[in-house]
Amino acid sequence: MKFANSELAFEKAKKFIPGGVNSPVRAFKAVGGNPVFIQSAKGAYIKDIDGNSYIELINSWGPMILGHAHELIQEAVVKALEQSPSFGGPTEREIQMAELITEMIPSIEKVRMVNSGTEATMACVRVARGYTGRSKIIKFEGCYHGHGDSFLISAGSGAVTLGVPDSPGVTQGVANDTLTAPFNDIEAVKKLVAANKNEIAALILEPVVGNMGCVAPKEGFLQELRKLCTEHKIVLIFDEVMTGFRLSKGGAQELYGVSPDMTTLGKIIGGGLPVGAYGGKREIMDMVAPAGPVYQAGTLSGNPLAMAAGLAMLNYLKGNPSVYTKINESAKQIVAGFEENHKELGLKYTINQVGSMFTLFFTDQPVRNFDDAKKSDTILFGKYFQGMLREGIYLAPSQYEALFISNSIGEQEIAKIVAAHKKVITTLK
Ligand code: HOZ
Repeated sequence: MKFANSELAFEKAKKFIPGGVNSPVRAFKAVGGNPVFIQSAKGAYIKDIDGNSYIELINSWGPMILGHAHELIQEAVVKALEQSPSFGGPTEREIQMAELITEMIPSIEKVRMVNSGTEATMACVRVARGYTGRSKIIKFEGCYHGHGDSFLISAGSGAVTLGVPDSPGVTQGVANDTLTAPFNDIEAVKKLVAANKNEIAALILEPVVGNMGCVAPKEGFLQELRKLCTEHKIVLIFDEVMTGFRLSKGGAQELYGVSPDMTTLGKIIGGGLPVGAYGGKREIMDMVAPAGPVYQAGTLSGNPLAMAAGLAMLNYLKGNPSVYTKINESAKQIVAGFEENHKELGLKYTINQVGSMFTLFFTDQPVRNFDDAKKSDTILFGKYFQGMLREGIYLAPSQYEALFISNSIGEQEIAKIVAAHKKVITTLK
């Protein structure tokens, strides 16, 4: 495999873009080597500018749930483009989108469209603070909610990958208002709540974590959080930017039967275009301007192209629940194949899987929180990543990310992924 064009592109990119990339995790810093620059993608495959083709397991970090360049999404975007890509004024598509979201996720009674998951989480916390009149929030170590100041304390994803979970540039004041607990540790959360009585506005979490690698909530954990938040009038926020419309048509909250007060969404609701949303109980959302006093705005919010793509995507998912059966089954088969390989080779690594998200952790210990995830051998992961890349499998370039299965992955791709895994893991032994 040759990477000459990507290498040249990276050298040039570094002259004009910090670190040569527009989002840190793309830089391959944690896995060595240079990033591959993408040319195009179709279905289950992505191609780089050197002409190498890979089976896609990142899928734009989730949204390409139907695979790349799906004709329904393409057609919807082209049609919307003909009517102009942006108005900065309201459209009927936004109403359709809001109606569809509230129908598919019943805990959301009103929803506001924004442009990214980061915007959604920042706005959500501001609204929760406005609603409760309190300042502090609780987040979990290793959860990542975008790059808003409040969330860059013990943050996962690119922040931990690059070794900056507590980013410089975040003021002490903001840090003081962000309390953290280990994921899956209800007693730790109870202690924080007791020590900060009537001061906590919101508790935010990824109900199934994707950003320290894939980590499932322990049985009853989400239910206990719900109970605690209700008792102490804390706004419970589920960050479903990655899990929304992926783990089920109603997201993780439908899968686990727990209703948050507010939810953040992104990715899938734009069908791959830049988009985010936050929503929740009517009385909380009516705090948002112009209905209420909490200010939040955006010229490109509810952008017509993003709405068209998102509507096409959500309508398809709503009408075709078999997508979920298929992507979950594909993930299960891949994980089973990996486990079989490990068994045959006498290896013991941990694999966490929830629906169509999974992570292979290079540790033999169970991974239930951030400290567990950090026990992984990241050097070994880097070698594994490079080996898989050369076998034509495009993985997330970090141990602390989940992989995402699309509906375009079929038996043939599953077999290739499992075979590549065996070949690469054998050389790592
Ligand atoms: N937050 C995304 C999933 N962990 C990663 C995207 C990025 O940082 O570029």
